[in-house]
Amino acid sequence: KNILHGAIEQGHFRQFFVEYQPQVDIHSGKIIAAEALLRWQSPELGIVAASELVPLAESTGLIIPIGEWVLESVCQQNQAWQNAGYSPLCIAVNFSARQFTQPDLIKKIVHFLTTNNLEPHYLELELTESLIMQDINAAIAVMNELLSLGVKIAVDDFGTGYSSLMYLKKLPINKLKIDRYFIHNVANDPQKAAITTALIQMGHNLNLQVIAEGVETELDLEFLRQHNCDAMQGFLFSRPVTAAEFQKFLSRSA
Ligand code: G
Ligand code: G
Ligand code: MN
Ligand code: NA
Repeated sequence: KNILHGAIEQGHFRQFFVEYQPQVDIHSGKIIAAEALLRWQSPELGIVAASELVPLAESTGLIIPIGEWVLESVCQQNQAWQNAGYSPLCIAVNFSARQFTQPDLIKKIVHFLTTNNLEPHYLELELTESLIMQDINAAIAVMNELLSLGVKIAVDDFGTGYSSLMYLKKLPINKLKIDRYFIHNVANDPQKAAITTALIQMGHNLNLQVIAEGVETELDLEFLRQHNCDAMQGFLFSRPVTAAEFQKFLSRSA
């Protein structure tokens, strides 16, 4: 915990970096977006997985400065790619509860967008169901503000939380990310297939974009394609990679 404090005080975030994982249109096979994933290269601990780092940062409150650093880095990187002439794409940033409930969140997001001259629809926030359900009315109010700015919102890990379908239709969101639990082996598991098919259909009925997470096999991809899922993300296409590696995926627009 003290190591994490130290990493921020001395290092000015130099021990942190962001990896990017492509999101691919399931029919065209083109990269349409990316998810940003935080990484910590600690001199003492080595590379610390986000699954360990984020809970630690949450409990110490350090998720606020670290999360701001992620947002700023992603906005800067996205604008740098646009300036270099690559086809513009939306980049999604994960948010945890403590970040999402900070009072000046909207102000900070507007600040990072304007200082980097980035149009709002190139930024997406990934919120989990459980984050939203902690205080659904407060969450909806913030989500509405974000959508009115033009920022996109995705529900992450969908299907594993506790949100009832009654609430889903009330949520101001653009996208459902079906949790990778349902996607793993979906082509050969009748129960997962039934649930996944229903989630895709339901998302489309609510005018949401539907993306499958954790796609690892051609068989599962083919199932998703046949059932008209919109996009896919997973090791089959690419693991999360550094910005330099991700840039190799990008194509020049002109
Ligand atoms: O990338 P990895 O599989 O290690 O991610 C583990 C968890 O950490 C995921 O649930 C992911 O959403 C979360 N995570 C990754 N990067 C960030 C971040 O920048 N902020 C927050 N709040 N969570 C993140
Ligand atoms: O909770 P969240 O969806 O934000 O977690 C994102 C993390 O999921 C990524 O950091 C990455 O490590 C992991 N991930 C991405 N694609 C795959 C995949 O195809 N299989 C598995 N097992 N994990 C994946
Ligand atoms: Mn995510
Ligand atoms: Na997820």
